[in-house]
Amino acid sequence: TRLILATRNAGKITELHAILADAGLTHELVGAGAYPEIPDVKETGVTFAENALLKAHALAQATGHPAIADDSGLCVDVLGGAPGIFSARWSGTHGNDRANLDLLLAQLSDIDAPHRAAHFACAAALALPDGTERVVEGRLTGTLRHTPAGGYGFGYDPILQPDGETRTCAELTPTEKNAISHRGKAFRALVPVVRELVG
Ligand code: ITT
Ligand code: NA
Repeated sequence: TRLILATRNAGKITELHAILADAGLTHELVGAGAYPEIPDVKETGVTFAENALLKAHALAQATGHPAIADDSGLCVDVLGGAPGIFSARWSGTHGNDRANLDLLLAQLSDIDAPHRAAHFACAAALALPDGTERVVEGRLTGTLRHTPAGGYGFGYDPILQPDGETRTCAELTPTEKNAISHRGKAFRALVPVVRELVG
């Protein structure tokens, strides 16, 4: 069965292919980029789960295939959970990872180590063309570095150091990151749901 990955974020697509293959999913995975005629859905939800469901439903409806979507972001304790659902557009330009990261570091420049707790959050949604939906969530907690380190991954990976790690997410290999990440946890939890509802 064809399964649509309702995302245009290249970093997510790479991770999802690895996570879902490792979990034994044998479906044909097709990114939203294969359907350029389908417009991007407005992320009008106020939670990761709402936005993930919006994206999954839009692609399932438009393609007639089951769709899975990810909505994710970085939640900083001292900022009351921001950037949160605004992580991809924190600097004003959607998807400018470097500008988003630089702005966040500037905003936190006076905050010392004990107060730099943060977590990545991911909501993983499955929607079927008939409107059936499921959503599950995963988290990765850690602390924020003052300077970026590492070349793997995407987004805020160079500044989040997971609890119990000495490296940032961008210094973990993709396999190491997927084993502990918010996205890894959420999509591994979604796989049995896909098996149940899609086959
Ligand atoms: P789609 O809506 O097409 O999926 P997007 O990039 O707009 O792509 P989101 O709205 O979910 O997706 O925003 C996710 C942002 O959160 C992303 O741009 C990163 O800045 C950040 N983020 C999410 N997961 C991350 C991870 O594993 N590592 C680093 N940053 C991450
Ligand atoms: Na979002």
